[in-house]
Order: sequence, then C-alpha cells, then structure tokens
Amino acid sequence: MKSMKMLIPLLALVVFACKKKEYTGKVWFSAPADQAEVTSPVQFKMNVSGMEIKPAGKPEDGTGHFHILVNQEAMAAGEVIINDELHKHYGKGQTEDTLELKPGKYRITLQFADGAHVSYGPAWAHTISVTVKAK
Ligand SMILES: [Cu+2]
Repeated sequence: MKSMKMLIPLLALVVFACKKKEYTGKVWFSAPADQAEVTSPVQFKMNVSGMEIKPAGKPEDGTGHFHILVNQEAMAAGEVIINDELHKHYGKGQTEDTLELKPGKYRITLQFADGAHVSYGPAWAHTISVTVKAK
C-alpha cells in the first residue's frame, strides 16, 4: 500500500513532463498605432515574443511567420490561412511591409501561424483599427 502512495506523485510527474510544451507570448504591431490616421502607403512593423520567426516550410513547434489580414479578425487555431489580397503571408520571415490602401477605415490583424500557414489562434494575433486619409 505504501508503494501505491509513492506511485501516484510519480505518475503525475511523468504526465506533466510528457505534456506538449505550451507557448506563451504575443504578437503586436509596433506601427502603426491602434486608431492611427495614416496616408497610403502604410508601413507595418510586426513583432513577436515567446515564439521564433522561421520561414514557411515544415512546421516546427514554437516557430512561425507573420500574416497581415486586411479587414479580418483573428483566425481560430488550426485554420489554414489562405493566400490572397486580403491575407498576406510573410513566409520569408519578414517583419515589415508597406501596403497601398485606399482611403477609408480598416481593421488590420497581425496573425502568427506555423510553417504550413496554420493559425496559432487569437492568442497569437493583434488587431488594430486604422484610418487611411485621402492625400
Ligand atoms: Cu503563411
């Protein structure tokens, strides 16, 4: 009976050690600021902490690349990010881009995703509102 009591904490330790590593961190735009009024072309600066930037390719734990979603909110974890005008991929590991945007109000989401473009979910996204003024 005494050995059983020893076994339970040992099992708990094994389960804990085998649990897939969970990453905590965030992504954010350092420019433009949320609610900024800007003129086109607009420069976006992308940042991540808690994961590593890696060019697209074979997915690897704790790594990924940025995406800018134009007028889209954060994507659910596990969703594949399509590649079109409104879903921009920075699969070479870029951290900056300049976009031509027509005057108007925009919701711009920075979304981190793995090497196969699979979203890491809203915890790894940042959405800002920007107003592009006419020149
Ligand atoms: Cu991608």
